[in-house]
Amino acid sequence: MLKIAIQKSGRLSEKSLELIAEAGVNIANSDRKLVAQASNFPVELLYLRDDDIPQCVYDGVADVGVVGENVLLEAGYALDVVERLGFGKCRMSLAIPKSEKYDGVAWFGGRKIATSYPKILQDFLDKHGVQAAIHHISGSVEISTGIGIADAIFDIVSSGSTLISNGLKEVDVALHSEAVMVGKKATLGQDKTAILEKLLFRLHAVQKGKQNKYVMLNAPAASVEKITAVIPGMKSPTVVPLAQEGWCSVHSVLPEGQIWEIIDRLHGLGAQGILVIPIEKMIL
Ligand code: PRT
Ligand code: ZN
Repeated sequence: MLKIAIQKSGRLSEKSLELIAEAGVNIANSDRKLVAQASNFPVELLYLRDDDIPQCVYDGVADVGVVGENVLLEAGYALDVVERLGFGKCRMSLAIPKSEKYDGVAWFGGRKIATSYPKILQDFLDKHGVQAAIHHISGSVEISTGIGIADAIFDIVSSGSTLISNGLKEVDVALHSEAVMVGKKATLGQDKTAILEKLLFRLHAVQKGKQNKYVMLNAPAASVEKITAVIPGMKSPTVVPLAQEGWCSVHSVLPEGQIWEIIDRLHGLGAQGILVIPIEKMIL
């Protein structure tokens, strides 16, 4: 049984559950008590506060956990990043009142910075050789300068609108963060490693599916060679003759990011009836 810790309720919860579901794992009772077992896979979910996840994994209460890199780094436990998950993206930034003139990170020398992430901030300041006073508060960091308890703040930023509405401007980014799956690979043991690998295999198949599209089109037989050169496919494209003489149907798999550019070229080569279809899972 592989125990996976995820955030009970918050910004990472839905996406974490989605991930588990995408791997075909059915969680029987999804009312998010502390623990829930999967009905069709040797997995147990632990619903925790995100701040508790690194320690729980480190102590072996959970085998792996899904958490923001910001929380992982702040907690400071030596854990392996098993998988980068691509959601919960944000940055950890320094911000100062917008009326201040900023001339580089030396601005912070001798100033007071409010944050809930003192460790990450201290590492950043050390890296830049800046000495500043860190004022550790657990929430509402963005109001610190307004109420006069600090000269600057260090906090999570996503759209930046919280900073703007508090009269602040972002002046330096210390970290780009996303949700990661963490664990202690060396001590996981054979059985749990095998379950984790199976889970990751499934996640990769879903991820690959999202990154690609299945494309079908009709092409004049005379252009098939040129068209297949434009759409290489997983091994090579499938080419099937149509009932109508002189025409073929060509099927292939194309990277999502290049679809429009390739469609323009296909058009130019006489392709018609182009269908772009989502792929649910892709195993190479
Ligand atoms: O209850 P629990 O302790 O589990 O949750 P939490 O309240 O500590 O965390 P939660 O759910 O708010 O966030 C979980 C994780 O989501 C964080 O650790 C980050 O890794 C990630 N994440 C992504 C964010 C944001 N985006 C984000 N925008 N976490 C917080 N914010 C905050 C930010 O601090 C700001 O105050 O959202 C506010 C709005 O941001 P703007 O820039 O879009 O205005
Ligand atoms: Zn938290």
